[in-house]
Amino acid sequence: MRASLIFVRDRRFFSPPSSKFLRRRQKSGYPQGNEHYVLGEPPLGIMYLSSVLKEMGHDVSLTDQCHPEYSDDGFVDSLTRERPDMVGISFLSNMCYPAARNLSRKIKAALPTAKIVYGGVFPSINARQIVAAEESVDIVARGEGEGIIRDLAEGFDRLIDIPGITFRSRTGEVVETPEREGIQDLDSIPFPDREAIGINYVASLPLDVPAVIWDRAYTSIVSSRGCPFGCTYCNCPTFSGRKCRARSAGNVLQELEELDRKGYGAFTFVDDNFLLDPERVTEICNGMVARGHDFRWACEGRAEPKVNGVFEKLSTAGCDLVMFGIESGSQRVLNGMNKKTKIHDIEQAVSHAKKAGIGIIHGFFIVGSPGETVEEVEQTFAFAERIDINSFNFNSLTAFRGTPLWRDAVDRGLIDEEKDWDKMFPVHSIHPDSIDSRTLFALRSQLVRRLLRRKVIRNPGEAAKVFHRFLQCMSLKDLYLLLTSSKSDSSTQRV
Ligand code: B12
Repeated sequence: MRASLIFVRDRRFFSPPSSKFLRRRQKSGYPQGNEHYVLGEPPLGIMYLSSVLKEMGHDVSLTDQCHPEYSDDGFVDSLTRERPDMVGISFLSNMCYPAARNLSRKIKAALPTAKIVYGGVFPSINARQIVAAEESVDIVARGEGEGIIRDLAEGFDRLIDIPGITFRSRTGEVVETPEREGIQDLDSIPFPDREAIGINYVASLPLDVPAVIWDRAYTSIVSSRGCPFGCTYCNCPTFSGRKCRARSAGNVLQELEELDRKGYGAFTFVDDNFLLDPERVTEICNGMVARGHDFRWACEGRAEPKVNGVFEKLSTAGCDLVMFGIESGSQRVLNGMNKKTKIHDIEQAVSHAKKAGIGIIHGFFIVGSPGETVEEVEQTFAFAERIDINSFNFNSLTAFRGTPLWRDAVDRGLIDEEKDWDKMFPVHSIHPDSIDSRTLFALRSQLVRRLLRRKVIRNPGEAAKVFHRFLQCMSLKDLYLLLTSSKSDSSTQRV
């Protein structure tokens, strides 16, 4: 079989590197010869699928819409030459659905016989609606795709026998096959096919003005799938189940050895909750030190007591950025999100990470919960000021289909699911009990600027260290822009 796999992106989540970065590039550790640099996260999903298909002996081409020379028409032209049997279109969220739909319509028009298969978080959760509404889509893969793509590669004539897909029957009915069991032995999955995509990904923090954190050859790794917690706004449990499946530390270390051999110098663990099992994390860190790896890396996790003892290990093994899902400084609001974390525990975890010497500690916050008061928003900013984080995001609580928050809004008649299944709704725009949009935006940008000022005054040395770091690859103008801009529906600042 010949397959073409493409990752559809939202332009807000990648950007070209600065000229300052490109000037530095000669000196930094990037492999020579490939001149395409993008500040963005590599599409691990299609990279995994490509490895599975190549292992079966199939031909695969990989495309990422963030490639500097990418265009839909150019891509469709290449398909008319390549004539693939299957085109796999991968994307994460609602934001990319319109672009994916436009693309699949163009492909279907140019190659009516090629099977168009959607996959990823948003398609998985909305498979029935997509197949019912979108003629250009033949099949939607629900959940993890390694097993599904293996079955699809055997042929499209017995789709009914392939668990975990939704497709349109010959007579036009929407057919959903039974749920597919998650792969129990994640060590059995071949490592992602990272090089075929022809892009040098550059590690940057998701800020209003992207700031490069490492000018080293960069990639991402997923070492576990799923999260046992049930935060009301999160689709991870919906997508990958409440049971966390993890790769063995040995298997992760093998992949790190491969990355080292290939010249990668930095990576992010994009697990939903990398810190979930501190023993496994410790084993991975000890293994990295024992192998003399010199990576700079990042991970995300929950701020809870059981992780406090792991930060020394992380720091010794080169972890330079820890991103905590903190969300709020009000215990009442945290309970309302079913976050199952305590304000005191969060403070403890952040200070342990700081004392362990982790370079950047990033806090994700969410404002605009139903019933949240202006005083509680201020409490959240006061908390962010008090704890030792040196970068932060303040996103608006948003209802995504599949989450408890969405279901609650539908039950209250705030969302018409039939009509708006493909949309996402900032809660401040639909919920009578939340602070109205205008007040929330004004409050947030005023508090973000104050937080920034106070963080700099409270710890000028720390601020100077972080700014100096950014100025390696960022112009002074961009740094000024970063420190003064605050977008309407999310605000990301850094000190
Ligand atoms: C890393 C990440 C990001 C990165 C981007 C990653 C990238 N490569 O560009 C960044 C930080 C930029 C990001 C941004 C956002 N994200 Co995000 N992100 C994630 C995260 C943590 C991991 C994704 C990942 O790499 N998974 C690992 C790979 C291996 O899995 P995969 O891509 O899903 O692919 C597998 C399957 O889906 C399937 N598959 C995928 N494609 C295909 C195609 C075919 C043909 C087949 C057969 C199978 C298949 O097989 C693959 C292998 O098993 C997920 C959490 C999660 N558990 O999914 C949230 C998540 C996807 N993000 C989410 C959200 C909300 C966002 C934002 C909107 C947040 C915001 N407000 O800014 C933005 C939107 C970005 C966008 N472009 O759409 C939500 C999605 C919500 C939804 N739509 O329902 C998630 C689930 C997190 C959550 N808490 O709910 N994100």
